[in-house]
Amino acid sequence: PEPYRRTYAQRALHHKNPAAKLLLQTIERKQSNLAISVDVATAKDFLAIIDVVGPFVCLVKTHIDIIEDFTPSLITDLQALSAKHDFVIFEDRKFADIGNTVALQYSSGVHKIASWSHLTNAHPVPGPSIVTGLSSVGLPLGRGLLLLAEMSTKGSLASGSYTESAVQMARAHRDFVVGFIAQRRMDGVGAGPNEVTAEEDFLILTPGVGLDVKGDGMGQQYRTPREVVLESGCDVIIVGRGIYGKDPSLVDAIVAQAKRYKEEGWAAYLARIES
Ligand code: 6AU
Repeated sequence: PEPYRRTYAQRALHHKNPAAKLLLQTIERKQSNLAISVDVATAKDFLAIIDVVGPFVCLVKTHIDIIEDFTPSLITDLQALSAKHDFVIFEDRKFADIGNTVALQYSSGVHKIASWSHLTNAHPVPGPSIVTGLSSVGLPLGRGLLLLAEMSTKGSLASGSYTESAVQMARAHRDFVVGFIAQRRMDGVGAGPNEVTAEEDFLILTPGVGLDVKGDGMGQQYRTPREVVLESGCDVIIVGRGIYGKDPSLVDAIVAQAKRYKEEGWAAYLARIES
């Protein structure tokens, strides 16, 4: 079957990048295409949320620069939780500078992202040199990159020919660029008439997922797991506030939401491969 209807396990066999393979295998093993986005400001809340939702997610997405009391031991703790609960780590850094600068931002500084994050992402706006810069650091470590081909926000400029160029940029670097942050499947987007794209099978990780509200009053737009996975062909639903809400101490409520999104995401996937 075409990639859209293949199982995650079948697709894992065709991916050579270690981070992409690990993500697909983890999704299959845990029967979860749910990623949690943990956008909280203290190490305590960060670790507490990850520990309770860990069993239900394939991936934990971080914004490590939000943490006020960051120390390198937080990374050790995150890695211990990743081993305990079997999830992939994605630092949502959204690199956007020249190759030399992003290589330094990725490898160095306080956070040393490349040393612990299986996946990271970048805006294609600087052109292909952003991919070569990040790849010089990440590829030898077995890391993978997602390009932001589209955004979930109202009025996003990442559309049309910009999105097409992002896909073309990815096609030229398949060893390191494993997929996109996007709102729909990208197979064949921007391809020339003589390009064979049937087997490209990019991973699509999709934020802007919520079951109870349509937006957040600050430009974010939410769609349901069914719209995202079944109707738009995306592979991973990224959910933040829809799961942890406003109070990280409400553990039971957080667990209930994580289970709910996991079930919705998986049901949408099963409906897709059976369609
Ligand atoms: O579910 P939320 O709205 O609480 O959180 C969504 C998360 C945030 C955003 O920084 C991120 O997803 N995000 C991204 C990513 C993942 O790159 C792109 C985008 O277009 N929209 C978006 O919300 O951590």
